[in-house]
Amino acid sequence: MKYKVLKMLKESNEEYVSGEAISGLLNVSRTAIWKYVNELKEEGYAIESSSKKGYKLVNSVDILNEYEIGCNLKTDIFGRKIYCFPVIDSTNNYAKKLAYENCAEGIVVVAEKQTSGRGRLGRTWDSMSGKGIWMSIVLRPSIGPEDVQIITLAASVAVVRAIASATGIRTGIKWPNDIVLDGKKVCGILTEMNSEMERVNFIVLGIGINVNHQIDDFGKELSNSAVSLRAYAQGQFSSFGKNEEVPAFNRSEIIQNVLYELEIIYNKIKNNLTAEIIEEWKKYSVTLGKRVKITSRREEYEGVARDVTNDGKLVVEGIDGAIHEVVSGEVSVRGIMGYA
Ligand code: BT5
Repeated sequence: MKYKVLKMLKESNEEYVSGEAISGLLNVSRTAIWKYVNELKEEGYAIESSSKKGYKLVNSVDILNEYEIGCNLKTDIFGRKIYCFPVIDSTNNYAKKLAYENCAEGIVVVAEKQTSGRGRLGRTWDSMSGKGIWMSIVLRPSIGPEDVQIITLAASVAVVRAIASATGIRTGIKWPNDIVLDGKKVCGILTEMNSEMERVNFIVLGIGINVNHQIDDFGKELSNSAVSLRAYAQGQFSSFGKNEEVPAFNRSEIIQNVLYELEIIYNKIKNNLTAEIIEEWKKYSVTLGKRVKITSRREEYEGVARDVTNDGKLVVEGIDGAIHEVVSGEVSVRGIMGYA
């Protein structure tokens, strides 16, 4: 109901709407409307009240909630149910909990802030409040555990497309899961699964995108390897000699685009069109043709990244000429994220 009130205020385009009109249309008391308006103010909406004229939403701010994300969603399944939290430990944890409780495919969990955001291999993911997109989605593909890599690659293609359509910024992909801009990481993807030997029960796809951070928002540790879409845009702007501030990007719109592109690409996987996804991945790759260092639990070697197989493995030609197919492990790409 709170978001029905919000919808009415938004539709009035910064004009006052009387409490009477709202209560008549939504069939609730004026006291209830007052309570919902206060809840919306607590969420951060700037709403002016006048005893004579009613309520007016003054400006739209970048707030993540079910309404903002859901209202322009162009998907059939993804994001049809959204859980939004101001603070959570990790959206992947909550999505996993829902998946264990048999939730439907396509359920999305979003948070303004994560207190224990996770990367791969137990690493932490910096998820400060109000600046980024920290989201997870539950998938139930009928694939075997050995094919899960394709989901990560497909998700990176979807994120590149979504960022481009929402902001005009062209990002690149470092194998397998980093989205980069000018050699710095702007997005990380964490694919976690629950499976049996033969089949996957569910996948939780976690996506973290740095959107509106200023460069000082990243601590010392990340300042040379991380960037946000806004900080990048600001840098581009300044390089043309323009000093105005680049306005914040609308995170809900980016999420809507991510879900839209993900659904399209996920349907391709279902229809066995993974070769098309890999072809597109290669177009965005910042890894292929580059000097790389592979570090896995068993070994470390250097070579040149030559190709990606149709099931998502990285083909590396070692210095000694031997051809390796890399399934997992750390790949450092020369010139990217601090690897010189
Ligand atoms: C990743 O791991 O890149 C996967 C990140 C996934 C985060 C999302 S947010 C929503 C969902 N819920 C979660 O709890 N996680 C997912 P990895 O490739 O292991 O990279 C981790 C490394 O990236 C860290 O060790 C840092 O060096 C660096 N890093 C941490 N926070 C960062 C940030 N905000 N931006 C750029 N780099 C970061």
